[in-house]
Amino acid sequence: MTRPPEHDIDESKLTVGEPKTQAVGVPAVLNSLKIAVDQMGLARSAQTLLQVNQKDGFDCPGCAWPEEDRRHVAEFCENGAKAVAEEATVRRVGPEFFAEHSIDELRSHDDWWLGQQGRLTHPMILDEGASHYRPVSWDDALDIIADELRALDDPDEAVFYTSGRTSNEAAFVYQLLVRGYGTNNLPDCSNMCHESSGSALGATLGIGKGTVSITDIHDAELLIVAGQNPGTNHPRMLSALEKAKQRGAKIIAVNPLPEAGLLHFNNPQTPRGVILGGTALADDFVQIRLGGDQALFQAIGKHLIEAHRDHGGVLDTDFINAHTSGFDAYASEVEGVTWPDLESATGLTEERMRAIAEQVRSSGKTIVCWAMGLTQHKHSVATLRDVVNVLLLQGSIGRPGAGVCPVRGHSNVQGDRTMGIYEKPPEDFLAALDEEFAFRAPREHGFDTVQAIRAMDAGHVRVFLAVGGNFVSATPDTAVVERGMAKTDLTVHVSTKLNRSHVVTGRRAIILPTLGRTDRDRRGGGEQRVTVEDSMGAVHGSRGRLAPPSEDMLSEVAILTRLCERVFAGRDDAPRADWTELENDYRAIRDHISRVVPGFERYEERIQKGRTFYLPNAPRDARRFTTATGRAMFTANELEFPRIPEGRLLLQTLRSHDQYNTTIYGKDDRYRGIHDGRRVVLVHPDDIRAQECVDGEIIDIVSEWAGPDGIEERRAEGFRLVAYDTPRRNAAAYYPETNVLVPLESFADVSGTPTSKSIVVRFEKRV
Ligand SMILES: Nc1nc2c(c(=O)[nH]1)N[C@H]1C(S)=C(S)[C@@H](COP(=O)(O)OP(=O)(O)OC[C@H]3O[C@@H](n4cnc5c(=O)[nH]c(N)nc54)[C@H](O)[C@@H]3O)O[C@H]1N2
Ligand SMILES: Nc1nc2c(c(=O)[nH]1)N[C@H]1C(S)=C(S)[C@@H](COP(=O)(O)OP(=O)(O)OC[C@H]3O[C@@H](n4cnc5c(=O)[nH]c(N)nc54)[C@H](O)[C@@H]3O)O[C@H]1N2
Ligand SMILES: [Mo]
Repeated sequence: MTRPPEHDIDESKLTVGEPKTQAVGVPAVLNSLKIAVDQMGLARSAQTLLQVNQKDGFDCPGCAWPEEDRRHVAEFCENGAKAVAEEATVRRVGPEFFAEHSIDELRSHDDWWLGQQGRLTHPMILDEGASHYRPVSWDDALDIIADELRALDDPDEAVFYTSGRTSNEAAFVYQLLVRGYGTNNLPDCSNMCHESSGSALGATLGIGKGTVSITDIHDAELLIVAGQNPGTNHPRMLSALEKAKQRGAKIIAVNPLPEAGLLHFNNPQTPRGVILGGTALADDFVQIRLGGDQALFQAIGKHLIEAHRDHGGVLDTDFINAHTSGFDAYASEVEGVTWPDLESATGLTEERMRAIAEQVRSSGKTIVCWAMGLTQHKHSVATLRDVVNVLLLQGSIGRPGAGVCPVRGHSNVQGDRTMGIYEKPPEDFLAALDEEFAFRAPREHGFDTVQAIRAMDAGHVRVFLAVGGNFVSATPDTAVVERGMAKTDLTVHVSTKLNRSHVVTGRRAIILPTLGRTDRDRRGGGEQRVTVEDSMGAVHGSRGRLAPPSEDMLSEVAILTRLCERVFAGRDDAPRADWTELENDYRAIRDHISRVVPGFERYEERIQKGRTFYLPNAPRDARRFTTATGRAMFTANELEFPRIPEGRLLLQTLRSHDQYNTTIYGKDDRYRGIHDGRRVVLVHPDDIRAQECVDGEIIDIVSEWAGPDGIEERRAEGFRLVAYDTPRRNAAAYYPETNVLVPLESFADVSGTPTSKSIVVRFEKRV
């Protein structure tokens, strides 16, 4: 075991090597074990890692990719192991730590240093004007929060953020607390993540989720993986792709960067991977320009429609006639787009796009998988509607081995939304909630993440409470967010680990430490389990076994039920429930959920003995589409793509191999050849020359946003230029260091997701 770091990342140590062309394999396993042993020691590492994703073990806090039905003895991956090690670390951040480090000092540290200090163990409060956090009792902390909330003139002056690790049980109690209190201000990490997917799929297919299961992935004939880096962010997905491949599937990777995991995979769980050097995954790597995906899918649709007109037999006309609406408008839209426009959007030739479309044509079962590369652009919702259009042409929805697969990020982000963490809740959900808890939930929509930041900056938010996450570092326009946070009266964080949101605070601040997935959760009624929903709508239990970091810790559920008790005390218009019973026995929460949320009937029984159940999915189960027309909807979307002003580049902000969002595990991005530092910007060598710079030079990145009063500039200082295989005028750098560059006003149409993958920038020499 090693001690936490004393200093921040020293960027002068950064080295650049050759990017890797293959992912995982034995080096990855060794790397994850090293990090695990550093944080947990050998015995605890073995004990903990063997329980990940096992029946009746705990759900990996890493990502939302589902478990295979037959689990490996160690169903974990390198980055899952790192996520577990971060949480199960034996390092501690207690009262002595806060006595030693002033808030000013803590604020000067980077996210890596903060996160590496260890698990939070005691409730802490920062009094107004104080230089240090001090310990506070649970009762006092919860009383202060409730008093502050009850004193507000208007419940809409409070904002309640959620990150996607929160269990179903905690999320359900949380949304009840917030709605019982009187607002729908429930922004969540999803607003910055897959909101564009939900918006596009909900309107066209009638469900804001994917339509495939893990067996569909295995059975597909063609898998298009677009805007996603599974080798780093969903490593267990590589095993599923490998299996599909062994059964004859073709894989097309669509990405501006040649990501290692997409090109080649060394499965450490099979002898073949270890000895024979693994599987070449992608049959075709399509190096597309940032934001060019809508054009690519329009090109595919255009080609398929033309081919059908000329030769027949390409489109599934039975499906189109029986189950869809809007085909004609879509067909005339894509017939009207020109190849030169499609070429300049994608950077691919007409011939190349037609060849890709031919691969789609010859597949009877196609799945499109995607993540942030498709969701974080201005025209992301239109892009994803065009993905749906292509699948509908061939009837590839609701057929085994075919469908849409938005690959979710946080391990329970999908479940949180199912439980009602949503600023725009549907009426039927609210009506069921009213009925169950004998109150009336507010109907007016609340703030999403961007709207919440605006309201904070305008001084309209008095209390900010977060269950998980790191709002300050994860959101766009860091300077504006920090300014907004400082205008609130009270900021409260229910967290496992220290992060920047604890040190950029309101007038007063409270930190409430909580249990994570790996921790044993013993409440009055005995040992508790929670439940989560994976990216494919499968729900299962999760139970931690490790002794919690300190005696005096509460679960998220216990914190939230105790807040309900206090916030609702003496109010006869508040939700009615036995809060103590809910705290002591989570089965009582699941019992409520089973009556409020469709698909959760006989909830308890269906998760017994480590069982998993699938939530109903009308398109997948029955080709039923609960849209405005009662059919799956083709949509006609005008072609959009980013126009990069003269002399400028478009920057995408992405994850390195050694981070989990704002949690920085380490300083390497092994697959991309970056070591011992993070402040790099990957750029095409010709663009480095065009900017009159040299490879390896340290520059500032300046973003330019055309605001109402002209060009607004934002600056991120001291980044090293790295010549890299990326399309011309497309650059890449890590989040969250570059969030300062993302303008708050730059978000996706319809979904409101910040455009973290398309920021207009230029480089400036350091003086
Ligand atoms: N280890 C680890 N696992 C994680 C996370 C983590 O931080 N670390 N985060 C979790 C979360 S919350 C999420 S949402 C997911 C994120 O998973 P990803 O979406 O894989 O994460 P990013 O690093 O943002 O990678 C975006 C990918 O899209 C590509 N891309 C960018 N722009 C475009 C574009 O315009 N078109 C196309 N076709 N491709 C583009 C980038 O080159 C990159 O390969 O991972 C989850 N899992
Ligand atoms: N520029 C740019 N910005 C982005 C993105 C991008 O690609 N580029 N991606 C966006 C995406 S996809 C997402 S999902 C968001 C992520 O935004 P968030 O979800 O807000 O951020 P995380 O870094 O995942 O949150 C980490 C913190 O969660 C807390 N935590 C961890 N586990 C638990 C737990 O079990 N319970 C509780 N209560 N707390 C816990 C710890 O204190 C930890 O410090 O960032 C978004 N921001
Ligand atoms: Mo995410």
